[in-house]
Amino acid sequence: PSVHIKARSPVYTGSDTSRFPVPDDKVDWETDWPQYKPVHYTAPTVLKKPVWADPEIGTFSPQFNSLDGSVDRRSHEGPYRIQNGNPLNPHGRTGLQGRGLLGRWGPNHAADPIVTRWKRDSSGQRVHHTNSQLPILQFVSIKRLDCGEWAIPGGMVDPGERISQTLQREFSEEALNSLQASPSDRENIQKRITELFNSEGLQVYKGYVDDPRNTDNAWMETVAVNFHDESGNSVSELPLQAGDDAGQVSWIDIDSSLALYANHLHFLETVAKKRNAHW
Ligand code: RP5
Ligand code: MG
Ligand code: MG
Repeated sequence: PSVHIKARSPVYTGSDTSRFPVPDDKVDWETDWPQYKPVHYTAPTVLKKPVWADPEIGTFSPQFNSLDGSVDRRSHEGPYRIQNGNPLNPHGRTGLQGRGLLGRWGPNHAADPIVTRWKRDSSGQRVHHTNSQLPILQFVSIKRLDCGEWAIPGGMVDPGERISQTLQREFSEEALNSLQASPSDRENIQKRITELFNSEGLQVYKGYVDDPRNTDNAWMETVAVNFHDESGNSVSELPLQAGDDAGQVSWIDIDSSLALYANHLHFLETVAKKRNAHW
């Protein structure tokens, strides 16, 4: 697996806790490293036992590597190791034990909707990049409230929820602010985007996310799916409005020089290449 970087960021998101520094050549669990002394941190919000979080290990018996009731504890990357009752991050050491901000021990499943359209000029013609000569794709991006980074408007898969539902629900919540809409407006929003989300999406990624919240025992995984508005008259015409964990929302030109949350840029690279767009 690729060496995670954001999962080793020095100070843990939303805390004063510093990770034990892990150099590239010590990331792999197979590399013996007796000096490794990760700090322990689980956020107070998680310890308060909200519905989306597991209890502490020892006080419950999670069925790791399997579908545990309605909680899917299987990894998209295959079976993960359990050490002294704790699941081990399949991409290696992070310098931090416990769950940090994540609710689940082991994989925390998310879904990322990548909604795209072609960039067009005022006469409706597709805009090509001056260097690559390829048409420019735009995607709906949100500015995350937790860290201020631009990201795909993804979110957690609720227990028992189908990924296709999560994709549409999170897009509606974060980019269309459906949570604040009246029931009738919400229904209207759903109606208008259901067609796009019912079209066959292009799955561009499935697996581990190099998320800054990851720890040695809890990590993000996602399924990223691209829904493309080819003609520009479907979701492109909806007014975007940031909601839930998004502070801002905008159509952003896809380009290899963007700085995005986690490894979201990698998902966009696949979208751009598959659609023969500028990268
Ligand atoms: C990332 O965190 C995923 O790729 C997804 O975009 C996001 C889900 O977490 P929340 O947005 O719910 O915090 O790892
Ligand atoms: Mg959300
Ligand atoms: Mg989110």
